[in-house]
Amino acid sequence: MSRLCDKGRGGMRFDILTLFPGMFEGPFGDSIIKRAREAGIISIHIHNIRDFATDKHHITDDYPYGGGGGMVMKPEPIFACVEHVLADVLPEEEAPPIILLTPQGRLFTQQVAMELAQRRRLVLICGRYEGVDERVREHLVTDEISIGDYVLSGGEIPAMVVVDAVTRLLPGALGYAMAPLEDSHAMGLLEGPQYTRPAEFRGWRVPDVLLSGNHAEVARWRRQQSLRRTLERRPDLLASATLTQEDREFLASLGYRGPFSDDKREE
Ligand code: 9D3
Repeated sequence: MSRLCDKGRGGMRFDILTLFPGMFEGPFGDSIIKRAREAGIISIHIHNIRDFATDKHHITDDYPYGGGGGMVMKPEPIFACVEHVLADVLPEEEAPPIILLTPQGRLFTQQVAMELAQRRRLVLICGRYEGVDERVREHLVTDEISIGDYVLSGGEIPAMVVVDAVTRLLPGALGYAMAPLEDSHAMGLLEGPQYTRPAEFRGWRVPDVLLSGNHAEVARWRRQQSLRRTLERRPDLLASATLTQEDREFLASLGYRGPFSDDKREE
């Protein structure tokens, strides 16, 4: 028997508050997230903020005080929806973070994903329109997250990004395929090139070292490709990566002179 509920199973619970619940049907019904839900590793609960508006037309937005364009999300339905979601949090349980997805939030990185993966529950509020009434920020929300410096239409896709990145960090979510620690962003370097069969395609050969069967040589080559690619595309990552003396010598041969993560700061 499979249970889709996390009650009593120790899985992580996501509560997502949105004005567009339909947006979540596709992405969470597939692949890793679907398997994680079926395995009881996570549960996802979607709440329509509109259901918590008490007026006749279930209005969730209004004009901004002081004038100006656009609309602002009203506070009452958001507070009511969060209070509904938190109704079953026991007094001895830790209070779940109430996270607002907003362009003004702190940048979502692998480190933030790892931090959130430590929690039992996450409450994610998806902003829409020009934003939410400031009292939601001041008196309800405990954390604000942005997924990057580009303009989206709302917090729904960012919430999906957070659920995906956090879920794949949870024990068992990836099956046996790969430990999350092997992910290049967790390691602080980009991955090098990868190949599969055939060994020759349209005259383009797979590098000989990969066919050699010499595991030490393969590991060394991969590490160097990873360093080379990181230097070419994301040199900013090298400054905080954990590098061996051999890594540094290889980077030096490519012209990299630092900075390194263990550089002593100027006094
Ligand atoms: C036209 C209004 N914008 C002025 C630049 C402000 C604005 C408000 C709301 C821009 C986008 C949005 C909707 N986006 C989000 O709610 C959002 C978001 C994003 O747009 N980019 C990256 N991360 C996030 S998290 C939520």
